[in-house]
Amino acid sequence: MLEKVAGKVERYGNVFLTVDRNECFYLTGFHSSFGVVIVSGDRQGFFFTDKRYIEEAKNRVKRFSVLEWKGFDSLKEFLGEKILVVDSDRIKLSVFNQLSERFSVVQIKNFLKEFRMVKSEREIYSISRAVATAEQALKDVLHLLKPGITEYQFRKALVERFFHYGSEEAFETIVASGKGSAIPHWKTSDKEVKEGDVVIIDFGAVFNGYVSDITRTFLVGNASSEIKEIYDVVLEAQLTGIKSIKAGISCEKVDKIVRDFISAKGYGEYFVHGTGHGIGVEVHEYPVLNPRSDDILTERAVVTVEPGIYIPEIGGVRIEDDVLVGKDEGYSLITLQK
Ligand SMILES: [Mn+2]
Repeated sequence: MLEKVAGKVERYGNVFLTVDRNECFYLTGFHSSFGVVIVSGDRQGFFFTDKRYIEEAKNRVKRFSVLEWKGFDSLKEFLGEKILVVDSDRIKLSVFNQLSERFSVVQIKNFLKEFRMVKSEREIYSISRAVATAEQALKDVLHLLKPGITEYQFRKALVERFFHYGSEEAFETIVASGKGSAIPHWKTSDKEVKEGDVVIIDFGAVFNGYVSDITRTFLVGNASSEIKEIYDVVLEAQLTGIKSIKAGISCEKVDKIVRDFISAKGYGEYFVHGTGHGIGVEVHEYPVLNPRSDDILTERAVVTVEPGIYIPEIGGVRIEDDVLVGKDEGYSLITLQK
């Protein structure tokens, strides 16, 4: 990885510098709340951190020289007249100002994008374990999803199982019941689940710093025929979307296939978000599957396929799998029933 990134650094300057937590973790495999990572065009890597992390970092970080951070003036002494490359989307203005007072700085948007999109064996393994953990946790608690339990209580039970398996929430779990299910980013509340409710559960776990992102929609008791109808449309749209996944297809096209399917069934105006997004170190990363995306699916990207239909005051349905992109097809990593 260091070699690949270094090859790109050479094209724009002398060193790539990032202070973004997720990208520091992506490059070094080490989590910290403070770090500065440098990758030089001549294939050297440096990880600066402070006293809280330095000993552990020295033990755990292999490909990077670990050094104590002593401020921007010492960085200038260390790097001299080097030309810095930074990611304009991932640097604070205050840090950028400190750097540009001392160095020539080249700004490149999404500098690590093409590397982060293509997952290594180890990354695919970690995501698969994050999927397996989340799936098992849901199976453990699904019997609790019945009239009387509140959304929060269900979330708490699920998260306790994440902890049981040595994991944690990859993001705030959404438990959206009844009319709340019609709001795509419903905030889990103390509302009780009622007989006849539709319940959307959007959840993910973490393994080795990598996440899963799964959604299932459940009908508690006898849901209305309209909800059953939209469930079938979303499910078919999702399966059609997964079927279209392969290396080389544009993300805009995958989104269009799913969107056209839902529109043909008369629910187009109720599908109010994109079809999916990449996952990895972060819950939302590249590529992005929506009508405005310029991204092309690459082999070994892992993306969500998550159409939804949300009818105000009635309810919503969303079904989301994490899909590994293969040369000629996509492989869903999710085994939970739909
Ligand atoms: Mn998602």
